[in-house]
Amino acid sequence: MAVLDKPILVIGDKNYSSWSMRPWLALTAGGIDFEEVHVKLRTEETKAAILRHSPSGTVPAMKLGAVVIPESLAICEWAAEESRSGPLLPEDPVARAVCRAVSAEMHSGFASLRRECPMDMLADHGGHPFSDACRVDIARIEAIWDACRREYGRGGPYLFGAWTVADAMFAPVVSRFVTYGPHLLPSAADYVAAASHHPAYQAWRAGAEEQLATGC
Ligand SMILES: N[C@@H](CCC(=O)N[C@@H](CS)C(=O)NCC(=O)O)C(=O)O
Repeated sequence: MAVLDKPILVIGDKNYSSWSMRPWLALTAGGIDFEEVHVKLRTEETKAAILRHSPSGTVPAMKLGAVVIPESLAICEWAAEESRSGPLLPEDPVARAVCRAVSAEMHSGFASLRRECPMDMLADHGGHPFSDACRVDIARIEAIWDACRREYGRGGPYLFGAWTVADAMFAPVVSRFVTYGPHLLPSAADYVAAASHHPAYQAWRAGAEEQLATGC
């Protein structure tokens, strides 16, 4: 189906909404022209405001004319297909499958890290105590990043060399690691430094600062 309307991405607060961050980065890195609608999270009006846009009751949701795509990973995949600035998935089929696998693992996993260290991009929660379950999640993430970098990362500083959907999916973890400061393996620390300086990441962070300054 041809999409004629400019996509509208409905997102939550940039400081907190880890799910919203992922497709926003993918659309931005893909050079796709989109409109942004911000729904303030954690208010009495939040659920009703989200439901006006998204039948799932969650953000992010991307509106393509009358069609609503209310899932972060699906929007990232769409961004990869529509990208104007090069592929957001590896070209090699095996690397592409691994990229999708680690993206899906991020989408469905790491519950302890998510619960104990919610994204709070502009804050500094250094010295935070990590539970054993959270440490297991962090170790698994370090192992994924290390394996991707070693096997596929030769062409650039990101998980598959060039920046891909997997980097979008792990970006909120990068933010958490900056905020909560767990001790990381050198390869993971290098990746955090590179990923947190990607222009799309920096643009999202600037948006979080602006929302904080303006209160909306
Ligand atoms: N599986 C969804 C999860 C989205 C999600 O849980 N979003 C949160 C905000 S980050 C939400 O909308 N919560 C509902 C609320 O705050 O009322 C996705 O991948 O997009």
